[in-house]
Amino acid sequence: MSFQTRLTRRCLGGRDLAVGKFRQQERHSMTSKSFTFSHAICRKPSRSIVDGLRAVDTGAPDLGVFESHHADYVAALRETGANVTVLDALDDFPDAVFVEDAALCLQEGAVVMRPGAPTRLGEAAAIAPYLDALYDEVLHIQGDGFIEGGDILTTEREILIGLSARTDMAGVAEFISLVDRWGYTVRVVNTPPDVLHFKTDCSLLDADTILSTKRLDASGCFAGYKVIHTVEGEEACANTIRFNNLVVMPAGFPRTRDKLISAGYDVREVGNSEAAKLDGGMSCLSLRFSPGA
Ligand code: CIR
Repeated sequence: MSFQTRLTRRCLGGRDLAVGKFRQQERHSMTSKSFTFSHAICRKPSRSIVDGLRAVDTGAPDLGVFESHHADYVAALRETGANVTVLDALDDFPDAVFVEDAALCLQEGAVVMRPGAPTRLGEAAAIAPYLDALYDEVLHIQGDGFIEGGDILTTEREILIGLSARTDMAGVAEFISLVDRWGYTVRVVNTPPDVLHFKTDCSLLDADTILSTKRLDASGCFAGYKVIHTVEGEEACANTIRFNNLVVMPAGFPRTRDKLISAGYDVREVGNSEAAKLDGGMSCLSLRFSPGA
């Protein structure tokens, strides 16, 4: 594998967004590490879930229903053969069930994030010991910047990070400086206005294919990938996950589901009504990884 390190400016959607140190890797590898996982970590929803953050208040989530959906989600991940750890609920952090935002797990090591939502900052310290137990190398975002896992899409060829209300350039710059040692290409893009996280609007389906809303794809950030669009009116199902053989997606989006089935994916629907009240989807509910693989 040939590497070339250079300082560059990435041009996205016609605009220059960021300067960083990028390492160019060979493209189109035959691996599947971005969607094949031996492990996942989830966290049970807590009683305090009713106080979870939300852009628009459509009513408090029902804990019992949330727990039932969460159990279905964990069962789907386990069905693929993965080792799934379910951590205890954290009453002090109403959004802690959305465990993805507190860390990014790669094969080589994990990065503990610095969430941009003040009520979520403590979730990072809470997840770190579990990662320490699994990885030799656990790095931490420690500067003044912010970055949340929901803004990071890891594909087979690169790591895409969407700047958002939760993720700023200082957080991204520190993240780039940390993962540089593992040889990742990082590309900085924009999250559409009024969209919580970059991955609210997209998911990885396989090494070359992304599920995306039309509004996000219109930015041009997926040039070079095959893109399947969510069906008009079903944008809320863009946040799915490819986890081993399954595409796990929120229930209630039949036209996009059928599109994915027609494209050959093994789709599993999981109820998401309560997480959706807090702007959560499928990716938020787990950290997915294969430590040291
Ligand atoms: C929040 O606003 O932080 C939570 N209510 C939802 C987080 C969803 N996480 C994600 O999309 N990765």
